[in-house]
Amino acid sequence: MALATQSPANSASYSASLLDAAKANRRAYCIRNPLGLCEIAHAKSYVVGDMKGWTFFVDSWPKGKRFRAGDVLVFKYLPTAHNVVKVNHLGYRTCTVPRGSYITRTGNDHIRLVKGNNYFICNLPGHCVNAMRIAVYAS
Ligand SMILES: [Cu+2]
Repeated sequence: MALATQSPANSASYSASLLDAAKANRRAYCIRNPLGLCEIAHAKSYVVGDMKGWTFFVDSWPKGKRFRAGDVLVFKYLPTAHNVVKVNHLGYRTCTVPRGSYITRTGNDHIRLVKGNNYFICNLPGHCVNAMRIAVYAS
């Protein structure tokens, strides 16, 4: 990204840079620095399970990948067949859904990783126990 070399006052080139970022499958977004000023950061987005998508035995997919806080996981699946539930460690380990968990089921769900451990399961009967769950650490 050449953002740093461009004048922030030049809004045309600024917008172009954001577009370039989008084309490169990266999202540009604003992070408040300690002074409260906006800094543009770049996040990668990952399709969970790659070509197979969000499905059974996807649990090893995060292995060997390095995720950063702000990166986006894209869960692709048939919305009639699965869902995505963001759970805590206990929910991940025991395939249960803690009260108040975030559930999404569009079939094309974009979820931004938070710093630390991020756990996701499918909570349709028998799915999580058949390894339809992932644990992702974001630095
Ligand atoms: Cu499922």
